[in-house]
Amino acid sequence: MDTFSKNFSLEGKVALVTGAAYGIGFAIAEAYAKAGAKIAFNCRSQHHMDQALADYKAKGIEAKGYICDVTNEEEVKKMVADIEKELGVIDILVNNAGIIKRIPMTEMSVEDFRQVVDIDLNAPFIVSKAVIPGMIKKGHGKIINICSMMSELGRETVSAYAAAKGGLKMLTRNICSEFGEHNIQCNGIGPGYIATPQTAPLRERQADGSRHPFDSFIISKTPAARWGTPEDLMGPAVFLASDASDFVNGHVLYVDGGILAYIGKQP
Ligand code: NAP
Ligand code: GCO
Repeated sequence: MDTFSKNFSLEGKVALVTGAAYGIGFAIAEAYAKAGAKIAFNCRSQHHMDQALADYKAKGIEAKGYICDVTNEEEVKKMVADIEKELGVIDILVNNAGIIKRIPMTEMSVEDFRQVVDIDLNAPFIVSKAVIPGMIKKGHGKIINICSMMSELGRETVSAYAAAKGGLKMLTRNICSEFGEHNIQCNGIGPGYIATPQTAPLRERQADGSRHPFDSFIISKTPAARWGTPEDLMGPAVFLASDASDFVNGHVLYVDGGILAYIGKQP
């Protein structure tokens, strides 16, 4: 392989993608496998694990699955130790696992708010903390945090999610600041509105067969005039995991069909 192609290859690298049983994480793991990486992923239930392993196999990908809740530090430490034993020290970590709760702020319980922040912000801290020492010893590492439009924008009903994803953008910059000298690059990907189970309720057809009002709203707010797909994130995710991005650090790459550039159509 020539040096240019090698820069974009993930041949022989070990990648952990959290919450990659389906959705965006699954597509990123598939892209990494196609680029030559060995894949580890986790999810919380045996049911999702069985389905995911069958889905990876159907794509010809030999992925190693671990049942692990990313908010539980002991479970995360064990998973990282197991991956190191079974696949090798992790070169690439994608903090993808995440949830959203769409509840008006004054009606949201503190427990719900805390759960969103725990999974979407505290867990990337926990998993990164477990992986970084191996990266330092290995002399390099890539951490990619899956941020959001809500790392930049707010909207009614997503206060906890926006607080967590805004925090994740700053955790990204801080990991870059603290570990850049160890040849660790930490960047974010900020997906726009992507068609996955997480956004399915926003795309449900109405009783009369028409589009959900939020679905039409997103299409009108997106210069590309469509929802994104998990596949739209494959190229950016491979770039940020490859040697081609070795001097890109602390950046959030928005993959949003242009939403953040656009003020919206005039009435
Ligand atoms: P999704 O379809 O709901 O998938 C989320 C994944 O996270 C699932 O595999 C889920 O697995 C896992 N997960 C959740 N909590 C977990 C925990 N505590 N421990 C381990 N795994 C956990 O969501 P998605 O749309 O693919 O989103 C993936 C990431 O992108 C999330 O961080 C999301 O916030 C972000 N994002 C999504 C969009 C979008 O438009 N879809 C846009 C911007 C950012 P189990 O439930 O099986 O454990
Ligand atoms: C919402 C959405 C979003 C997206 C995504 C946008 O309710 O507004 O679910 O927050 O999932 O994170 O980038």
